[in-house]
Amino acid sequence: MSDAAGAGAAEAISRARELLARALRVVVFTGAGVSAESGVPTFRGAGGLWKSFKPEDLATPEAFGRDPRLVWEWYAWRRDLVARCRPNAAHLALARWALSRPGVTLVSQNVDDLHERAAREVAGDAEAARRAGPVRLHGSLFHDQCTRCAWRGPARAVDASTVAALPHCPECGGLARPDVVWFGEMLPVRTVEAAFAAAAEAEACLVVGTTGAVYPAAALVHTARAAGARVVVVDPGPTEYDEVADVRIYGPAGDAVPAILA
Ligand code: BV8
Ligand code: ZN
Repeated sequence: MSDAAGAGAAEAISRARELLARALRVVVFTGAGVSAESGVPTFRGAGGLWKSFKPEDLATPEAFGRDPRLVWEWYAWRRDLVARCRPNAAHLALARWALSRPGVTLVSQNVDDLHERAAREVAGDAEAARRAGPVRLHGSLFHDQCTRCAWRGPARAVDASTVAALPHCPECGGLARPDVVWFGEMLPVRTVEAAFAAAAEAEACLVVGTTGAVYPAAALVHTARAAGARVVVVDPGPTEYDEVADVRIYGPAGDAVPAILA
């Protein structure tokens, strides 16, 4: 494993480039860190708190059952914040790369829409944008689901300041909730199958901006590695993957990812 903190950074970047160029099938796995430079707070970083609540306290069915208004206020605040952010150089480089060559599967844990927006910016057409968009393991901030029936659909408007009228299902009138996977909830089965199938076939795995602490998503990298994939990890801080990385690049995604994929 080559450690790149400054000195060996250039060497690690070129090793990562070679490794990814040689791989026929690559799975890219992103977490909150890939959106940090766009201004979206990470979960465990300094800006990850909201009104002194920890995400783990709010992103649960129990918290929603106890106080749906508080949880909706948090999601409305996050939606407003993400809507004001822009995809950064890492999102754009990943979208360009996924469009420029076959065999890339982008899997994200994030619920922001910055990978999709980058794909739309780069692709120019909806079909290509869909191809370059992410497999979403934890759902989307901009999608709602009904707490009573099977309805799912684009997010209903929620005014973050008032949150007076909580959003309701257009089908049955039941209370709507964000279409994200909360702690203690199962991930969407078909999505997990698609992501882990790609990992089981991968010859390389590029991990960007995730502590690798949240399961079952975090197992994706170990699945790829068990299948023989070489692992590249980009993160300025320590991660659970540091011991298994073939190439480890300490640096922000906005710098390292474009350099690796150029
Ligand atoms: C389930 C959607 C069971 C919501 C999210 C004890 C041990 C092991 C597991 C568990 C346990 N207790 C409970 C569990 C299970 C739990 C879990 O894993 N908990 C963890 C905390 C221990 N998992 C679950 O509950 C999952 N469900 O297990 O169900 C089950 C089984 C069968 C049947 C029924 C039920 C569901 C987990 C999904 C939770 N939802 N998000 C929302 O967003 O509102 S997870 C959420 O947190 C994110 O989506 C993301 O996945 C995760 C945060 O992780 P990261 O993305 O890694 O973000 P983090 O802040 O941690 O790290 C940021 C990284 O970026 C850092 O490394 C930092 O250095 C780096 N960075 C910063 N700046 C930059 C950067 N990198 C690059 N460039 C930069 N500029
Ligand atoms: Zn309904």
